[in-house]
Amino acid sequence: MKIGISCHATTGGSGIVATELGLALARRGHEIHFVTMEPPFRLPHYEPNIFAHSVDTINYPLFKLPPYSIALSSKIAEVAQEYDIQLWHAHYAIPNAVAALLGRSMLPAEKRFCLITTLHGTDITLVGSHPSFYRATQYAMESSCAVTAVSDWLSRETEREFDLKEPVRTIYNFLDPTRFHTRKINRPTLARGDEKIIMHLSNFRPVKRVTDVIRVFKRILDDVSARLIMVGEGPERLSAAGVARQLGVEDRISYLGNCANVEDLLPCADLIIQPSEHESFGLVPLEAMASEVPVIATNSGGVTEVVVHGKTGYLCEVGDIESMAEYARAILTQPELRTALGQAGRKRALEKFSVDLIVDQYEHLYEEVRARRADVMEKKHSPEPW
Ligand code: GMT
Repeated sequence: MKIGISCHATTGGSGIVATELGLALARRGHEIHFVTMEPPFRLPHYEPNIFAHSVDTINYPLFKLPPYSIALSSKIAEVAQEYDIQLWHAHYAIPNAVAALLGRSMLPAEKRFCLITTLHGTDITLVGSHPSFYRATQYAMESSCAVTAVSDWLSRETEREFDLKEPVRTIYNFLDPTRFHTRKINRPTLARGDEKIIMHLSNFRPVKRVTDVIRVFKRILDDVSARLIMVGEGPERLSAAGVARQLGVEDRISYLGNCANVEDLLPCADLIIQPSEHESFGLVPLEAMASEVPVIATNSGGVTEVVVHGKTGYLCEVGDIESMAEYARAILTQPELRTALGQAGRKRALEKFSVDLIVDQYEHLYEEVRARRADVMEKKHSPEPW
């Protein structure tokens, strides 16, 4: 099958999932065309069956900001027509799904592709529900051949918030279990042998509550010798550093910035703390589980479908620093508890969220949508019912 994929190319989870999906589909023999602002963050330079098309924009003085969404829709139309793409998969509603719809309408009727939209979370909870984007997001979902979301929580929230007639289908995020391993190869470079390693990975946006990580860490240090490794970049990085200074723990923290091979960092951690306001899925908790690392996350959103409280980690209420610190101390001071949680995490990651299992579900959906398109084309419905 020829499949177009548009996604955000930066370090966020939606772009990572879209890239990994494209790579897995290409390995199964599909021809994949990425259309993005720049080559996606985790896309290798060359892979058979993968084509990476970048969107060009111009910075004309009349525009306050370059109109990227228009350029994106134009590029989608160009690529779809040139390569005869019948199926487009947009990850993140704004602008990717909306731009794909605009691109589709630029094509002659017989060349129009079916659009599948995958929702990742903030495209609904923060961006899509904003009055400036609500109608566009709703239109994108209503005009897609199928809409998927990365957790049941997000599927139900979307149906409720946007009053959709068609149900949103859940297809969970996934990872490649051969990529995520348990070897602590980088441990000596991250902390002293007598220090436990606490890790946090994110894009340091306000929703991630990174200053909570610092506050939990401060309490952990009362009982345990430890180092905090912060991975990622983003707007809350300075606030985190400020709180660390106030609490006098800045010397115990390392900021590594963005890192593409997180699979070689995660196994070095004794514990991951992800205290987000909400997570529609929580790719980092899943990647940590696959690396046999216990997770402390919040009892909020779809991450509760990933982390099992008391079995693969602990779920605390948002902002409940004391409980997070208490669970962290238990994990760090009881090696058998840490091992049990870690092993249960990897088992769950492999059984429920492995690449083969989830890519099968996307492939079935593509087949279903393609068959529907063929039927419509044959009967020459006009206008197309999607
Ligand atoms: O978390 C972010 O700010 C990035 C965002 C994205 O779109 O890249 O992440 C969302 O999508 C990920 C992949 O599906 C999910 O694992 C994250 O839970 C979700 N983030 C939130 O819901 C806050």
